[in-house]
Amino acid sequence: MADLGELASGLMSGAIEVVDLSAPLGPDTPLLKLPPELAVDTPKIEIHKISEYDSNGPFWAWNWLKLGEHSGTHFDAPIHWITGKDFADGSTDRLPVQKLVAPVCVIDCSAQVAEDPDFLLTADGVRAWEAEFGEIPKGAWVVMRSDWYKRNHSEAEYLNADETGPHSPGPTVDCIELIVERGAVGWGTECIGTDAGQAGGMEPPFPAHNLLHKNNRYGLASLAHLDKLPPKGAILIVAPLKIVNGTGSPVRAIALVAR
Ligand code: 23J
Ligand code: MN
Repeated sequence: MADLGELASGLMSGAIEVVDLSAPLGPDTPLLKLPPELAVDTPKIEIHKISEYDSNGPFWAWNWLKLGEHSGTHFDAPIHWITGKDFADGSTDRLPVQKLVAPVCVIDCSAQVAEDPDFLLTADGVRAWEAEFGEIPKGAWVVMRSDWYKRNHSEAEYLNADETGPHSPGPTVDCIELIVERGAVGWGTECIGTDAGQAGGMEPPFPAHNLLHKNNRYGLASLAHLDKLPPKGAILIVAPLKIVNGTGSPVRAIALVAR
């Protein structure tokens, strides 16, 4: 039987730090742009005041939101992709929450990404991490540190698009195949989506989405501050809203890190 006393005292003393891995969520949050001939985009985020201690509500302030599921730091559920549409537990309201608190493996690609915004992490890159830190444990999250979150204040910098489309890092097909084989619960990145900017041209298109969700695994996008995590040993906690038949949800992603 697990004893949570050490966890509790570590949290109270600060020996276990709670690190915020989320980006601000508001009207200026960068949002994915898809080719208009292919798709409709997620709408701009709106925050509307209901009252602010005024004649609309004398003692209270509250807002209502217009917010796409896949906005800001967010979770991709298996039914988000056609390959995962038939999983009975694949929507945000039916996820097994036991899976949502798990160790996180952080693969630092920041040096490569600084040289090449289209950098792709390969299966060999994951194996090189494993040679140093051990095999990815079954049930763990695998996240790609790129320091791309530092561009989050500007949609143009974050999407980094030119006439050839968006340019941001991500995984290759064989990278995702390997982490699925290892039994990872999911894959996360600091970019607008779990796939690279140029992933629409890969085979299959958007391999992270295609292969993760085909295998009932999860995605995390627009994570921030992965530079505050050790390569292994931290615990990642993500709690998607229990949206009925939801395909994803903004999350407050947080990590427990031993100091
Ligand atoms: C819809 C279509 C393509 C992509 C995405 C959504 C995402 O990245 C997402 O937020 O899941 S690539
Ligand atoms: Mn998404």
